[in-house]
Amino acid sequence: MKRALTTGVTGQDGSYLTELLLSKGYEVHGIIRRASTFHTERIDHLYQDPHLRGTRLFLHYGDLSDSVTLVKLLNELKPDEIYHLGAQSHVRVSFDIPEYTADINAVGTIRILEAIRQAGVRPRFYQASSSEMFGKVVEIPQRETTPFHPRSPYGVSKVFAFWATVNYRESYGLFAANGVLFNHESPRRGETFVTRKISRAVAHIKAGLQKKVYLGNLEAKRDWGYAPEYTEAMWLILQQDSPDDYVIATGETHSVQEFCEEAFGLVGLDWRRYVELDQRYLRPAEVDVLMGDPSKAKKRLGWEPKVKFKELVKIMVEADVKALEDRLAGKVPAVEDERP
Ligand code: NAP
Ligand code: F7E
Repeated sequence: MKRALTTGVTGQDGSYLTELLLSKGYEVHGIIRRASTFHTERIDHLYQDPHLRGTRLFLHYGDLSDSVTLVKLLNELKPDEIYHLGAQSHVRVSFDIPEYTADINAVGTIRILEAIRQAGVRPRFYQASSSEMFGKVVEIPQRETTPFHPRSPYGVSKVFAFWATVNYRESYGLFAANGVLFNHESPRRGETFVTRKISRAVAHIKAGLQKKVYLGNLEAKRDWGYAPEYTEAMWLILQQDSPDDYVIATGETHSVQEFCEEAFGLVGLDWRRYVELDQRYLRPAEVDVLMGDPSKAKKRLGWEPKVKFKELVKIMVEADVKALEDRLAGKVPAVEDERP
């Protein structure tokens, strides 16, 4: 049985990846941060499953700022594969907390890579790199050879982590690979990212519980894909004969305004009546347009995106409408008090 260690297991991608790895028969170990409230909602369905918890799914307290614990965990667990997904992942917030963002995303990656060396283990290592590294893009579409020009402390931190991964591969022969993933969304997407903010607002406005949604730059364009498919690409990247870096994207780009049009349109509403601009959501420097070229991933990994823009919006809006209906009908089951 293969053993995987995942940072960021409580996040959007961590939860889908954990499902995938468990379905493939892996033993999965996830690192979680201690918080004063529960924040394991995305993996509770797995953790509370008696067939998985304590048998094939294990959670360990740790933090990307704490190298001692990382070394200890690697020594104890000796994983075959590490999926390094943990990060301060919000671009707008990275302008407010740049030092923390750099410490967790950039130095945190070095901490894990050094922990691998100090523990004397040879796991395959996946780094969650980002299309934000392309930033002020020099070509459209962006591919593996496109130069980076990050536009935020988040983007800068991810460029550091990208090159750290390449450097440990070249210096120490580690199987270390970057997935350069473009935006990927789902009903489990954090509520302050723009797609989920819109899909939740649509559900609440339709139900008469919210009047407006306040957004920033409606002109920004993104290449939005479906998160479960992207976590499958992560796994494929670590199953290759040799480590390499891959762009994972849909090859399409759409604006935030188009997302609004489509999402409100699905419930028969005109977005222009409900969307207001709020300067607070603008960024000091913006990434205007992202569009990836996933042809290397298709050729080498056999990976192709299936869910495209309209279907993605539909999945997200329908999920938020249903979740709200269930909550209002009192159908949401009480959460068992069994989280770690
Ligand atoms: P997410 O939902 O924000 O999840 C981030 C995860 O990192 C959470 O589990 C979080 O734990 C954990 N984390 C944050 N700070 C930490 C710390 N100091 N120590 C340990 N863990 C920490 O992000 P996501 O969308 O799943 O993205 C996964 C990774 O892919 C991230 O590295 C992100 O930067 C990168 N990425 C995402 C996208 C995208 O479109 N989603 C695209 C490209 C790259 P808590 O639950 O405790 O907060
Ligand atoms: O913004 C605009 C905003 O925060 C998308 C992270 O997963 O993907 C994500 O980063 C666009 C930007 O995602 C609002 O200005 C307008 O142009 O959903 P977002 P992001 O910044 O692209 C990359 C690939 C990652 O790696 C990151 O970890 O939407 N926008 N109005 C808004 N954005 C937000 N959040 N909120 C608004 O009200």
